[in-house]
Amino acid sequence: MDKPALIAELETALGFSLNDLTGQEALWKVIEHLAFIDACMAGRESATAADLERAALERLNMSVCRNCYLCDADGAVIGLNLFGNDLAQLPVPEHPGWRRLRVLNLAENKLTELALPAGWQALQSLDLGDNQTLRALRFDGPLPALERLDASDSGLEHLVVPAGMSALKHLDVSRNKLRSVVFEGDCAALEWLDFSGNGLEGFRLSKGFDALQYLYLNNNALKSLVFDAPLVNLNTLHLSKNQLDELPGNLFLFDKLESLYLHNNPLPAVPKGASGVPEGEHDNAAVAIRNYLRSIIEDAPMPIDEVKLVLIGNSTAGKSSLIRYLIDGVYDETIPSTHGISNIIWDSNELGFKVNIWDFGGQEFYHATHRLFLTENALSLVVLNLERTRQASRNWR
Ligand SMILES: Nc1nc2c(ncn2[C@@H]2O[C@H](COP(=O)(O)OP(=O)(O)OP(=O)(O)O)[C@@H](O)[C@H]2O)c(=O)[nH]1
Ligand SMILES: [Mg+2]
Repeated sequence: MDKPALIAELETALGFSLNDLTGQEALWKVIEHLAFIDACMAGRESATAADLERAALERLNMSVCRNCYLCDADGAVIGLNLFGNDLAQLPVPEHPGWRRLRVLNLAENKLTELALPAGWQALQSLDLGDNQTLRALRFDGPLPALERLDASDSGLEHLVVPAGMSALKHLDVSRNKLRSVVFEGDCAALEWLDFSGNGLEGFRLSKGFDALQYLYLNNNALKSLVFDAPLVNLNTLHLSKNQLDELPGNLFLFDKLESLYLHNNPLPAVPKGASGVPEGEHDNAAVAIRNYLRSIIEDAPMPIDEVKLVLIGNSTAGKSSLIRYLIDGVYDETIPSTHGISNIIWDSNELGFKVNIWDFGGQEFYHATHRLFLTENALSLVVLNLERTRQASRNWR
């Protein structure tokens, strides 16, 4: 078989020759050499040409098959491994010979930027890992057959995934320099998404990622995290080493979540009794956090039927008289000075809720105790007699 035009042009541009894996004998050599004894080997007698092709493509991706290519029965190049060549760019990217390519390995090179032509409609697997010089990866259009993209350990700062990547199952852009990621459409087949080890400050996933099972966002700078729709198939969510001070509110709807890692985030402590949330470095918080969030949500619609009202102010300012007037609508001159604290429950039909009143004795020696009762979820009323002293208003600030 003649050498395909693409390979001839590549060899010229690269300055070295590529090995042809095509042909039954060569295929078996590769497969056996790599001790490929899985399903395909087990059914060796009945393995079809398509099985062989698939198996060989898988093997072709391995670094030992460096500088090899594979053709299909029609002589079209379907696999190419250019692993570890220090290439700064991919030669002849617009050549029509790429159109049938299914597997391309460009890992461990020195690519600086790569534009993926929209014509690479057959591409299923692309390996760009360990191109630390790679600053830009551009899709000229969707690659509808692409199942696996590995660009880990490279230097990408931005990533735009176009709409129409309907076969994408596995996307690994871990340990890059990502500051932004945009999905222009859904990725209904995506199961594995790894953006760990980047510089992302926010991450938002829109609807249409229902197949996602593994999501790695650890070791970023995330301050915000939003899922527009619950990830109902998510098994693992890794968020450790970020700047999150809250979790997505719909996390409790992630029914299949088994592993959730949160350590090294400025998250407020979850109340102990509610959770038993583990605090160890590698502890899994999935069950505890989901139960805790669920308990908050389930509590939320409860109507508020009691309000706490705290009255403070100097002695004889009129606190107790004010309460009496509020409750009974009368001014009672005979009210004695309060000593300590007087607790009154005002159960008013008019208000429709109870008011739990804490009326403090205003003598100076009680003042230090007041602050203990000034909790966030209470209404505090400072009562002043402005006639008596201007200073009084300053003291109660
Ligand atoms: N003129 C006038 N006197 C008031 C008013 N409110 C209360 N008083 C009088 O001021 C005095 C003190 O009133 P209280 O209501 O006991 O004051 P308090 O702030 O509860 O005082 P302590 O309990 O000692 O902290 C009483 O003699 C009241 O009758 C008011 O609006 N106007
Ligand atoms: Mg009083």
